[in-house]
Amino acid sequence: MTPDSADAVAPSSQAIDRARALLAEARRVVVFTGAGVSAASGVPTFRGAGGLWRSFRPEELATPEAFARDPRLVWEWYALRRALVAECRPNAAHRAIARWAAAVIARGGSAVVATQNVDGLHQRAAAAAEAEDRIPAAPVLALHGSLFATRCSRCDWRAPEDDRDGAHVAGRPLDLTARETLPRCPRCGGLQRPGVVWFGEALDEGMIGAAYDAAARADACLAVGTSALVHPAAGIATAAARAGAAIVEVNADETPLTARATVSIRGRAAEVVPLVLGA
Ligand code: BV8
Ligand code: ZN
Repeated sequence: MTPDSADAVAPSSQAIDRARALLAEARRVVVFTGAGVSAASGVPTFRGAGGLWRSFRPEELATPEAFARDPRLVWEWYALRRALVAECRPNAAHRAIARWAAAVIARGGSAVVATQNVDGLHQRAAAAAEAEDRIPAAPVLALHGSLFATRCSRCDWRAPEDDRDGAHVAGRPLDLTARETLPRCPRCGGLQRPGVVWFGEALDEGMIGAAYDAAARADACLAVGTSALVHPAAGIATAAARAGAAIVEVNADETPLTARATVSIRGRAAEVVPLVLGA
């Protein structure tokens, strides 16, 4: 299927029907998502209004330089986000994506969910769908890591399991009173840090490689709630388009991807994605 001009429309029934038809026959799919897919769950987007960033820009806080300069402030910001996201639950878009991707695999196709989000909501939706439907979930590639993971800023130590709230780090209470009270690596004594990929840091090669491989083989790519600005992740949908895949975009606004989309639907992910996936 070669992408032709995008039908950038409000969620008209034709656009939704067209998107649904393109996705219903897909056999090799890559779902690519950003913060917009989690908006309905209460997780603030990066660039949207009411974002969580206070007066900071993500590129200023989510960097190794910011952590080196003021690890306390960076931990305060991540603890705040952990506490907020710990209260959030997957929404109808996460659930529809999990079920649909698993169904593509169940009928002999292939599917991956490549997300830029660090909120873990796709993973939770996949686990719930697998438990309910008893069919294997599609792999979720968390390209930018996990908000709740903790690792060492110096060696390759990683906390054995994710934290579940904003008050603990690597299972111990987080004490932000001073730099000296920040959590330290049990192996090398280096500062512990959130297990996310910051700006200027390389993504996990295996993971970004798997996402691009899936895109290069895809016959359909569903891009949901991403501003398609942050690379190398943003190139996944373009790689799928180059491979001739049908691109279905669901976004509240236009993005750099809209012009390359076969169908681009304006709307909120939690409402539009279930319609498009026939959930
Ligand atoms: C790297 C984890 C090199 C941390 C994140 C110039 C050109 C190209 C690239 C660069 C450049 N200058 C610098 C770079 C590289 C940089 C980059 O791309 N910068 C951008 C800003 C230009 N990339 C990097 O640094 C990457 N690493 O390049 O390393 C390297 C290589 C080898 C060796 C060493 C180094 C690493 C990038 C990862 C950064 N980490 N997150 C954390 O979360 O704290 S990025 C973070 O921001 C997210 O993960 C996500 O990727 C990005 C936000 O994007 P979105 O998810 O799309 O969210 P956003 O708010 O922007 O948009 C929301 C969308 O949803 C909007 O379109 C909106 O309309 C829509 N929406 C809103 N509500 C809804 C909705 N849609 C539907 N329904 C709704 N309800
Ligand atoms: Zn260490």
